[in-house]
Amino acid sequence: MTNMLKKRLQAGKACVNAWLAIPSGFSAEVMAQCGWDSVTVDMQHGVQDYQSMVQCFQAMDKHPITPLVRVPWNEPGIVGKVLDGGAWGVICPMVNNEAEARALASYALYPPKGKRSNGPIRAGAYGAATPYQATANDEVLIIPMIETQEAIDNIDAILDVPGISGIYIGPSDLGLSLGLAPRLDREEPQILAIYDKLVAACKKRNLFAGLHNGTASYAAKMIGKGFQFVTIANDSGLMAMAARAAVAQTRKEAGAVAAL
Ligand code: 3PY
Ligand code: MG
Repeated sequence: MTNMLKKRLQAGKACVNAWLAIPSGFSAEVMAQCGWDSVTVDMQHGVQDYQSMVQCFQAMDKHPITPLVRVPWNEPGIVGKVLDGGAWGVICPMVNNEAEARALASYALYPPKGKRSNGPIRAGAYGAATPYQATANDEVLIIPMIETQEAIDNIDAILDVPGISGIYIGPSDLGLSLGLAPRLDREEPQILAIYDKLVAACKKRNLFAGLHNGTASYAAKMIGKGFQFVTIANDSGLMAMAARAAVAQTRKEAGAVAAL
């Protein structure tokens, strides 16, 4: 099995990632047809549990999309279990120092590199020519979230941990950590300078930097700044945005003929 997202990232390409908060195989199937490089099931803040994660993955299986999970926290049980369920990468919140990055890598890698327990119940597809366990350590993406001042201060030590594939910035928690409002698509010079520093630290090591964005145009701008992995909003946010725009347009255009 080859992790297509990892291949594209290693080739220096920019990848566009979807974010699934809705616990539904059908909405995952719809999203999977939209041209994303990868799709992340959000088990931290999304309305997702393990069962809905599996349903989302099953719905996406026939599409050329890499399945990822954001786990709720840096804990061995859930990291191993989402990989067993078929995730090809783990995005982990609030990784703030070298020890936490080492712990994350150890949960996601089989011995001798780590201490992941054997049992890829869904990930180890029946009849595959190469056993899943033989290639998993080379294919799985391990992505700590950088979203606090502490993590920024420790970025070099975090990135130097063997097994770390890249980083994913959470702009709203980063804002909270710096005494600012929690939001995406930030324009504060202080934050943009942090982004530049993090992108440069990744590039120096041939690792990728990822960012959660609220809009397509901000995501495109951030690709221009060197981010290689950009998420745009999430499924429920995109649905609400399109629905609101449709209602507003209808009211506006019909306004001349009827009081809606
Ligand atoms: C944040 O903005 O804090 C996030 O975690 C986005 O995914
Ligand atoms: Mg966050």
